[in-house]
Amino acid sequence: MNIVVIGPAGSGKSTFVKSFLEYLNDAKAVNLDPASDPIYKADKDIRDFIRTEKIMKDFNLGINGALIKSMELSLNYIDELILKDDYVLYDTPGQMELFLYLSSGTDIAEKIANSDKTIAIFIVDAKVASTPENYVSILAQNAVISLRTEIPTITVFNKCDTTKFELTPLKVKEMLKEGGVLSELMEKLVDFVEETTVRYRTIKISALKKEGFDDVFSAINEVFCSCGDLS
Ligand SMILES: Nc1nc2c(ncn2[C@@H]2O[C@H](COP(=O)(O)OP(=O)(O)OP(=O)(O)O)[C@@H](O)[C@H]2O)c(=O)[nH]1
Ligand SMILES: [Mg+2]
Repeated sequence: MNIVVIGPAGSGKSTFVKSFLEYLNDAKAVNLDPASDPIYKADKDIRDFIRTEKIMKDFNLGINGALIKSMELSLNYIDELILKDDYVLYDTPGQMELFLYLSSGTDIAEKIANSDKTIAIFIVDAKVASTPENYVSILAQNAVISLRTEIPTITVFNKCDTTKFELTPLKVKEMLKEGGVLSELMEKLVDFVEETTVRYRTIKISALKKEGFDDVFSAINEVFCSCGDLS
């Protein structure tokens, strides 16, 4: 099974891969971020082939151009990076738009998804998600990830060791009933999220402290169960 870890810069993707790797015990890890050395023992590493800092020099590019070029070049090596095992964790580039909005990014996602049953874990910083507006837009982003990558996606709120995080779609709906600051757009977004997201029971974790991983693990299994694909 492939577990693709995706999320905004600094949300804790690499820390999650490191900790979840230990939790799963016998899993494998693949670093797909050409811009940073893995903080865990990677069984495959894109940086053996592509290093963004070298691309900057070789092609005389700034950091954004080099990141885009790195993704394009990574596609040439993806077949060598995909592993087949019980659990394979894929760490993705810091800037998730590289993965979501470049054709090289979605091509990489497609190759992974075609190799085995695959799920995406969308890691977000709970602090960033702690207003109703941000919370709903993050859930909507989950739907965008599923659409762009064609991979079922579970949102996981990280860094809950430092943030008290209590929002749920139900609570947001209750707040909408009270009227006030939340707009019509929000109400429509909540409905959109309910119709499009594979599941949204709130999963709160601390990748740093290895808390909440039982919930992540059962959510992964539930998704495949609900897809009729747990064989
Ligand atoms: N308090 C706390 N900090 C965390 C947690 N997870 C990650 N961090 C910290 O957040 C920072 C970013 O973590 P990374 O794992 O590098 O995040 P990332 O999403 O891989 O970052 P990029 O790949 O650079 O985008 C580091 O300083 C981590 O120690 C957590 O659960 N709790
Ligand atoms: Mg990282």
